[in-house]
Amino acid sequence: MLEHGPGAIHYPRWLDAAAQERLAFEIAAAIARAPLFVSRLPKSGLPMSVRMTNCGPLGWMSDKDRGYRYEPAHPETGTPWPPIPSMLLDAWAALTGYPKPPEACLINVYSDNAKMGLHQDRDESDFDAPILSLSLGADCRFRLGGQKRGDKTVAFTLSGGDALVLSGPARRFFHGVDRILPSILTPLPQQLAGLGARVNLTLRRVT
Ligand SMILES: O=C(O)CCC(=O)C(=O)O
Ligand SMILES: [Mn+2]
Repeated sequence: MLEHGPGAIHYPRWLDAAAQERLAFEIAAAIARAPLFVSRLPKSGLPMSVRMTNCGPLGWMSDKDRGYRYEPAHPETGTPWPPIPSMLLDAWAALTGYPKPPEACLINVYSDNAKMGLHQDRDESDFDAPILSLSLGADCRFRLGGQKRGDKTVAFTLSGGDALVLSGPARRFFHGVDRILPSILTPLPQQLAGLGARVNLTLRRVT
């Protein structure tokens, strides 16, 4: 267990190889029901470099006209998101101890050259609940700052099987993914191979 800042708790290899494969199987099934799509930045309409989908009652998305938000259904199929796999609900209970279950699980798929700029997760009305993130596949260089955009940042590696909890002050910390590290030795589990290099699952309370 590593603490990268107040409330930012990193559990390296929280999932062993067998659990990563079970999770990959569940996520592949979710993607089969809710296909990956590309979100676009508000106003500019520029596409994000990750492809995404969701499971849970609410899913995060963004488009040019209506911006960042949660929706109960897939933007292209109009179908409700598939349920959050029970092993993720168990991980949420074990790692956050939060009394209510997560309402959203964002599935981000990174290709070798995808990244995510420094941002705060602030489209939720519940900031008391922690955020839980789990990673599969390639390592990435993850960057964590403070509650203001200009605050000093630290960078560390997130690997497949790692869990990261952002709670307390860290719930509002800026964060992002600088880059995906070479993935030849750390491929995604077979069930997700071919989709990209790294998959990140972000569980949140929304309402
Ligand atoms: O991929 C990650 O590790 C972070 C994803 C993230 O911060 C987000 O989707 O809001
Ligand atoms: Mn985020």
